[in-house]
Amino acid sequence: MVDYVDLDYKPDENDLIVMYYVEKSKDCKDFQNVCMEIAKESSIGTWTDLATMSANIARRLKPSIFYIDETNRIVKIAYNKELFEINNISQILSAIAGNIYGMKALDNLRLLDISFPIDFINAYKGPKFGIEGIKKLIKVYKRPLIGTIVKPKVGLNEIEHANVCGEAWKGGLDIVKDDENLTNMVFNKFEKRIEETLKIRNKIEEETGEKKIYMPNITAPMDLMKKRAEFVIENGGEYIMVDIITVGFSALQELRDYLDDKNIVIHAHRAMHGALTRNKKHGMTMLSLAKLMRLIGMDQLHTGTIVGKMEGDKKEVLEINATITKKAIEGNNLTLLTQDWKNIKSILPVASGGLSPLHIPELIKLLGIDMVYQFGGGCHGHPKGTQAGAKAIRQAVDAIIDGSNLEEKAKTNSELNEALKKWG
Ligand code: RUB
Ligand code: CA
Repeated sequence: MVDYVDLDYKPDENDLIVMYYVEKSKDCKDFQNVCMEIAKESSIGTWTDLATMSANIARRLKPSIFYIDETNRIVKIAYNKELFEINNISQILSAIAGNIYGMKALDNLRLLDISFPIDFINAYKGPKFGIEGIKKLIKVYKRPLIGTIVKPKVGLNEIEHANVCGEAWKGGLDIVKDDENLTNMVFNKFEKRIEETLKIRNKIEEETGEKKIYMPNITAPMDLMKKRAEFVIENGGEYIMVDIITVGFSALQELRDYLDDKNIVIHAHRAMHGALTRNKKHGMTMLSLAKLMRLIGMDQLHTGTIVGKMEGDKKEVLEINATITKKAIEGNNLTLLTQDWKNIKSILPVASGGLSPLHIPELIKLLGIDMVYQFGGGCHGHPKGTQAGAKAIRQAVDAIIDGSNLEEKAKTNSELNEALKKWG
């Protein structure tokens, strides 16, 4: 029998290390046993001994359970990197986040964190632009980027959509994005929407002298995504957005490769992540997903707002944002390795979901200015409409960056004043 527990094992930079939260079921006799089942099923083992198993396979490839904390239900496993195909996120997840979730031996299993072998980190492209590249493109350095999501999420036709974008840009926002469920609809065709919206973008850029960004949602089967990305590029777009969970890891890797020689920023919307990340006892953390997105090479990623309408507390959001922006990613409790990601650019974190101008002081205080802040309802829900909503957002940001406050600014800015009245 192969023994997977080795509490003296010292992981090194060639290991892939995973930290799990584990709740054993009544089917499993003790905690160490369920940890063994996880290590086995995620690597070379199965439910019974194998005539086909050799001492050589076991010696070379068996993972080591090197840390067990039964009280807190934490286990750490170091996997030999040969268990994984280096540039294949799907394969890696099929192992460390695959069958194990469904085993009767456990009631709950949560993948808390991963650290990768050093040559894996070096083998991935990472983001093409990163925070620095995005700032250079938009030429905004001293304040956060601000944007809106066209609302209603779906329903407007192409011209209405383009006009709403125009109003938001005129009001002073940098970015307008499609919503996660707006793609190519019977009432709003992808190509016409892109053409109309980018035409208006060009006009507003000329009028305002500011760089304006449109992030069209290209989410679709892979061949369509490529065509849609090409169409955006042909029409002068500089960004695309994609729903990272619903299109899947393989599609993201292919998209990143496909766009490598094209000058296009990738915005990652995480719709459906809650199915994986929300239950604190099961699934996987947003932190682990965010690390995967950084390896694959998303330039911007929704990571949570702390405030607002979506789940995600302060500790978690700050930890994710630090992880996707720092050059060294800190190890966890001394037993996940601190890793040098300096050759991989940072992801620009995006805070979005239930935000209004009133949240801006707190957002900037908590999350800083190396951020994108997005306001859907908090822009188009303004009593005077989209342009006024956009102005109120810009006024609120300017107030905080200038060291003032919203109430003071609202005295001379009617849009912000009305926003304070509606949402205050
Ligand atoms: C925000 C919105 C985004 C959510 C996603 O609209 O549509 O899709 O923020 O959540 P509104 P998250 O501003 O009207 O709430 O960013 O947490 O993934
Ligand atoms: Ca949305």
